[in-house]
Amino acid sequence: MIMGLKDYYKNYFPVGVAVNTHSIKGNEASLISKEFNSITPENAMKWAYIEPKQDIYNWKDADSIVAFAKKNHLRIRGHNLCWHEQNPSWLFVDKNGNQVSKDTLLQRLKAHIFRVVNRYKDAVYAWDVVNEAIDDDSTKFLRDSKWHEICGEDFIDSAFVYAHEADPKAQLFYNDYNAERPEKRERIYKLLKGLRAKGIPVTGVGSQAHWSIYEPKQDELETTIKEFASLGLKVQITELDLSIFPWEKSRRKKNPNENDEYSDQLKAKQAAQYKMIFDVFRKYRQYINGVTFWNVSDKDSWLNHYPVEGRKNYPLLFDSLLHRKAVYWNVAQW
Ligand code: 9MR
Repeated sequence: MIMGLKDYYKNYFPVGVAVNTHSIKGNEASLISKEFNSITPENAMKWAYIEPKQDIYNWKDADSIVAFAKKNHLRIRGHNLCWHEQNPSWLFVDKNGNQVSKDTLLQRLKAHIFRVVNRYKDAVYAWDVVNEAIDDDSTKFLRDSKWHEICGEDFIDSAFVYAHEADPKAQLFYNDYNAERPEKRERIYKLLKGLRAKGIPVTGVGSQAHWSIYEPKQDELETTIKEFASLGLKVQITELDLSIFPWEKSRRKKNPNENDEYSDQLKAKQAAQYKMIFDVFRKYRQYINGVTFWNVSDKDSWLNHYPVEGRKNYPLLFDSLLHRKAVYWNVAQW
């Protein structure tokens, strides 16, 4: 038998990957079933995809991903139920275009969560219930979103309560990025501590892990895992990739002389970073119950388009021809 990542990590945690409707066909599909035992739909379960117009549903893509997972005996992480992005334009307004009340918005949230969670109840074992609610600005707490503006902090509690009512067996995650940066970690910790104190049914915290060869440092990663675990929460790494560039948030044009060559020096840095993070994941396996990569190969990484359109990136373990890269072995062998 040819071993895949899921086999190397059999005694540690499931290893997953984000997929879309084309990655579940052809060569990528066989790579996925060989290497991984869990998937996350990259976009297909987001609100704007599921209900683009009010009461008009589009289940096709999500259903086909769920069918693929069932056929190949893969776990499914549902992604996601409440976010400030990829929402349909009708969501926050009434028929006259006026902003809806808090009651109406929470009713819409409840109906949406019940509908989606119920449909995939026998297939999805864990949901990213609330995604990215903490602000990027370290002097602020919650992000300034429509959810926050209309509902105050209550939308977070409500989303978890609705999801738990819809499927009491599902694991429910709060999911965010840059969770290892001390100032963001402390704010995520504060949010989660508050949820636990109120008895809100949250099972765990997802660290998205859109990292780079520059961050996080080992002590930042270890501190984060230990802090979240100290709240009695599971920790998942939900959207892992290791960019060869420093983290940037705003979209911009590629500079004419910007170099996106995957040099030996960058490969060595990336190899060391991949080795370090998986050493840490194995060390803390009692707390970590899943590690998911964001996209299958360097060919299709979202980082080839974001934040710099057309700047090639090499963040994953498989190259553009779907072959295992040398760095694969820094993860699979220890
Ligand atoms: O990878 C997703 C990309 O295809 C979408 O265009 C984008 C829309 O904002 O969302 C990407 O996935 C995001 C995920 O849902 C939440 N965390 C950040 C991910 C990368 O942006």
